[in-house]
Amino acid sequence: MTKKVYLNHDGGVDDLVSLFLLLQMKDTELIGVGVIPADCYLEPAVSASRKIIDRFGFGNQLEVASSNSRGKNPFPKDWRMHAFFVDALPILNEHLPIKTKESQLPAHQHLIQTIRNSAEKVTLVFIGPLTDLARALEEAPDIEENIEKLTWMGGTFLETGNVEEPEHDGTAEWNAFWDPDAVKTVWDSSIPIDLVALESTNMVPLTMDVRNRWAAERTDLGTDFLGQCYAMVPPLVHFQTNSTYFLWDVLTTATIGNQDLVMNKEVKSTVHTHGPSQGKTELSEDGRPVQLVYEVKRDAFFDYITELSRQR
Ligand code: AGV
Ligand code: CA
Repeated sequence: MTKKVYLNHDGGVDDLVSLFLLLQMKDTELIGVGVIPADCYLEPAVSASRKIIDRFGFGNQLEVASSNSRGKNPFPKDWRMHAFFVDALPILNEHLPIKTKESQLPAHQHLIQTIRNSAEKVTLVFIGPLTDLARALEEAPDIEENIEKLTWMGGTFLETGNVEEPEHDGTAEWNAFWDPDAVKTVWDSSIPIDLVALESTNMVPLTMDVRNRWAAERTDLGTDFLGQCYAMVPPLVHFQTNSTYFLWDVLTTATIGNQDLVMNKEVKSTVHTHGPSQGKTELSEDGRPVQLVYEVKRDAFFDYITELSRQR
């Protein structure tokens, strides 16, 4: 059976690659996209999304909605610039003007409308902060019953997260840190959650061997697109820095098409909404249950996304 999927992303390189890959999955139908200006600037991220759907969406008529949500802790500007680079790729600008439509609704209301209008339960894929989902749940609690589950890239239970900012202790993951209150709101719902946290994404850094493989296979247009996108961000070479790129969101998206790439276990957790640990997800016996992805078959994962990228 075909899964109905709604994607909410925040315009990073791995967000836009995730959109591309979702459009290539056989048993998955993408029914809407929301873009939130967290780890991106809004205009190029929306524009790049619409162009990716035009170029790689097999005629899918879905709409892209812009979010008007604002976070508590802004992302570094350098990272937010990436959407401009993807949007400018010649491969996405061959056949202008853009055909894929932009929704007139803000992303959280587009999410509400799309869920309400769906005859089947919708799978939510969030690969940025949870703000739009939190706002949708507050405005329209009825949507909960038409949500199959939420798969979210965010959080970590490791000692060290990936936030290196003044006034923070480094224990949080960025998507949770951008809007910790939204995490709390979603945690308070009863939506089943698959959590692709840093435990598993740390196992899939961008490395030179992966880049070189995509380069060697670049005669395929889809694989070339992967290679072009990942040429914009720093790989792991000698040691990890704060800027080192991982395939965070792409791993998250890949679990939608192929559950067997990862292993899950149930954990219970709470989230810190204030102070130096804000955004930190923490194990707690009386916390809310989530399915934590804690392991990934690395080689199978890279094979899967590379094969998926190949154009039919
Ligand atoms: O924390 C991971 C999230 C993912 O959704 N994002 C990037 C992915 O899209 C924030 C982020 C953490 N470290 C980064 C990030 C880095 N070095 N560059 C860009 N974004
Ligand atoms: Ca992201």
